[in-house]
Amino acid sequence: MFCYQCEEAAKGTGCTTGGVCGKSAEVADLQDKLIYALKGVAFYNAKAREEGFNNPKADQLLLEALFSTITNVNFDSAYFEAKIDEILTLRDSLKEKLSGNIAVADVPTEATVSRESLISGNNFGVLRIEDEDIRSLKELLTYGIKGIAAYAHHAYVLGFQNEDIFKFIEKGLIATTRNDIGVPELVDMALECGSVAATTMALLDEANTTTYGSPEPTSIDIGVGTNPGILISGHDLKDLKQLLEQTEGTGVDVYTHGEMLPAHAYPELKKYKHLVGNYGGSWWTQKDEFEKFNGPILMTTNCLVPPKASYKNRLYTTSMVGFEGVKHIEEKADGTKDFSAIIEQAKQCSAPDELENGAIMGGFAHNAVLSVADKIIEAVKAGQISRFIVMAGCDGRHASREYYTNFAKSLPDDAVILTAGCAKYRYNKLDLGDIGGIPRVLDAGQCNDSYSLVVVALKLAEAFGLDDINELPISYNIAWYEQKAVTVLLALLSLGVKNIVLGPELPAFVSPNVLKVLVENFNISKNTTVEADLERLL
Ligand code: SF4
Ligand code: SF3
Repeated sequence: MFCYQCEEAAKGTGCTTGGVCGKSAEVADLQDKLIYALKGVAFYNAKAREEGFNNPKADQLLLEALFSTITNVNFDSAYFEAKIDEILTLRDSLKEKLSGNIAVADVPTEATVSRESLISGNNFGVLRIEDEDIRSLKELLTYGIKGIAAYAHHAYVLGFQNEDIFKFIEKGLIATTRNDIGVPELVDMALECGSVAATTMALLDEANTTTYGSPEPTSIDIGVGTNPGILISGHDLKDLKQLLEQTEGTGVDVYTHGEMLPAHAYPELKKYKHLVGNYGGSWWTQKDEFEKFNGPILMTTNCLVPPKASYKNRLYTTSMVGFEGVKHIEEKADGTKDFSAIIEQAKQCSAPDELENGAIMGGFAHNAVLSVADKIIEAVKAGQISRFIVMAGCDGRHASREYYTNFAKSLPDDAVILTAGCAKYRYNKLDLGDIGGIPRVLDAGQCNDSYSLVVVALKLAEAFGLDDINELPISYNIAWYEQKAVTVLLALLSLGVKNIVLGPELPAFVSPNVLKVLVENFNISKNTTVEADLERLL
């Protein structure tokens, strides 16, 4: 195996004998094969689309398959074997309908690979691309597309889709099959990926706010009650909604974990009295916290880590998430899910052990922030707010991420943090106070809600009469871990955001030459020490 798609890649270069994330070499190889074969579906579906008969099943399969290969989503080799089979069957049926219309020379080898050679072969991974820079850009593009697929999937299950997104997923995947593509064209594709990423996040924002209302500032309890509970993690709000409906009146409470925290701010979710609070921290603290939760846990998306035996029998997965030996809840034909097995198990469990108590604030998405825009602009003009620092992105397990806690603590009292994603758990329980009623940590929501931060920045630029958002008093100190953060980063670059500080490590897949391009065009840099970064960012 060779995998270097996340921030925790072994030795900062890549995992080769097993993932730091717990992914086995077998699953890593199957994921490579899946992505390889998927490019064949992208190729034929794009052709079919040109001729007006693309297969909507292919659209859905592309989203699901890409999503399943994101870090900490699926660890189950049986899932990938079945998915690869589905991909090849679909590819062949698309191909059959098109036969005779495509010149053989135009068909990439990814679209012609036979079932036998895919199963028995072993050269389908990223290292088969010899040129380091081409490999780097093709992987950057692929990871950006994986994140787009995840966000598009969340919108898709709520009935929101946009054909331009599907078209770009196909176009991008096809670009990675081309041997004649050079660095400049791939850089352009990466930026186009960023702009489609922004469109996708906007679509998901529309899907979430249309379905569940606009997030409103909300105090979220972090203690526990006395009823048994179900803990739900991941990003899928539709799963949470169904779980809340099915648990109502059963005496079982629902708690959120990790990236499900922002759900508490949506009117159509917070109205359930038995959605009682958030339990624990970000994804990597789950082993200890799931053990102490005592009740069942439902993982709806990333980030799952290989479970301990102590709670494995209380763990459930759904959608693209999977782990061998863990119970999986399938979606029914009508799009609903039956969570009764989880609810029945919860009733037999004791209430969660208390980890902490108190409350944290959430719900500062664009609507809420812009409703007090006048107050914010006044505070900036009066010098009460000197700067906004976007500290969005992911959390991770390495001790070096203490940097983000220390950075937040060391900011001057007149600086406001804008956040989204699970990176916030490094500082969202600190008492950083407020500025004239505006909290010093404004949490827009999940990683995809970084879109909200962009909307806020664009509106502020308009209000201050600035043509360039880089002239705003906003700095970016972003933490990344998995591929959705790559998607968000590309979206920011496509919007022209410069001077982003990225950490705690730069991506292993970014080659020195590609880094040079990023530095020359966007002045991206790695974080250093709290003191030095405070100085340059303020
Ligand atoms: Fe390693 Fe990250 Fe790949 Fe897991 S996802 S195998 S930790 S690089
Ligand atoms: Fe977190 Fe996995 Fe990235 Fe959604 S949940 S931000 S790491």
